[in-house]
Amino acid sequence: MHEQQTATAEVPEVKNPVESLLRMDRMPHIWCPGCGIGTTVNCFARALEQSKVDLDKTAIVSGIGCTGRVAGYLNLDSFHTTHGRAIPFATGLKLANPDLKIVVYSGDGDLFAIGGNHFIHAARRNVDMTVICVNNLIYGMTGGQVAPTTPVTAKGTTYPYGSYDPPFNLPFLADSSGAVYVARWTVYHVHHVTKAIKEAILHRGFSFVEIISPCPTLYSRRNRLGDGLDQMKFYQENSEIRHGANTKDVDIDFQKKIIVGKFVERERKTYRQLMNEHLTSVFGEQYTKYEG
Ligand SMILES: Cc1ncc(C[n+]2csc(CCOP(=O)(O)OP(=O)(O)O)c2C)c(N)n1
Ligand code: SF4
Ligand SMILES: [Mg+2]
Repeated sequence: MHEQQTATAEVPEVKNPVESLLRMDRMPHIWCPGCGIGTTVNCFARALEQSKVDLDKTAIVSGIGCTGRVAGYLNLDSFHTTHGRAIPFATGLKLANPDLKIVVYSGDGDLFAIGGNHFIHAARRNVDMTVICVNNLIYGMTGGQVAPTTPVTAKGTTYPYGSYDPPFNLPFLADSSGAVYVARWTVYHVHHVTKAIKEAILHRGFSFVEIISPCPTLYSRRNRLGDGLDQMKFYQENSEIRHGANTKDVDIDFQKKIIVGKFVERERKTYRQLMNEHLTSVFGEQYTKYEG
């Protein structure tokens, strides 16, 4: 008689394909169920692998916030800095060691409220770095205060009857400040996000990728938009891909169409190139070009 077959067959261990890029000893992460930040990390890890950059020469810098926690979960040289100061910190890293690939990874509040001044000047100078902004349209970590990205009429703890502050259009701000690569996607568009991050990392100069992402705990709940999955459905049904769109036209209104795509891709001399060229023109052979 055959022994009765039981369900004891060994299940092969399935490893997360990006596990080597994560600090697994720090798991579980702090993000809420349905939050989009983890999805962006997955895309980022895949983009890093695909870009074939030297991971020993790659540094990640985050500010403070739920998104600011990303740096701490990546198995790379990563820096969790103070609120709003990720870009100046990253600029210092780049100046001290121009060989490094620098990625700033932070939230909309961190990068565009307290850190807004640093963003526009790094873009203006074309400092060679990639800035990834997880834009959940709110200050997540501190309890759902209105951010410079919150759409008019959306509610936050600081505007319980809806915001009337006109928000920044981030791609337009980046474009008009001088960024050489500007793209926007949502966390629904995982392949596009991965591709955009890869392109941004490989494009020399100041590149910017905005990723619209749900904060179900604070933004969606207070605005009665359902859970993280409902927000993903919203992105699926209401995003319009428009590569090359004029960034002036890509404002985000409350629960209206979201224009996504690659908006800007151009060349400009970087901060270091400009410095070397200018000082060579002033001092001639007396000047030794700064190569790090
Ligand atoms: C100097 C300073 N001011 C204020 C704070 C409080 N604070 C921490 S995170 C944050 C907002 C973060 O918002 P965002 O960057 O959008 O990140 P999210 O949590 O939404 O990912 C604020 C105001 C702080 N940590 N330091
Ligand atoms: S509070 Fe919002 S942004 Fe922060 S982890 Fe939770 S869902 Fe994500
Ligand atoms: Mg935010």
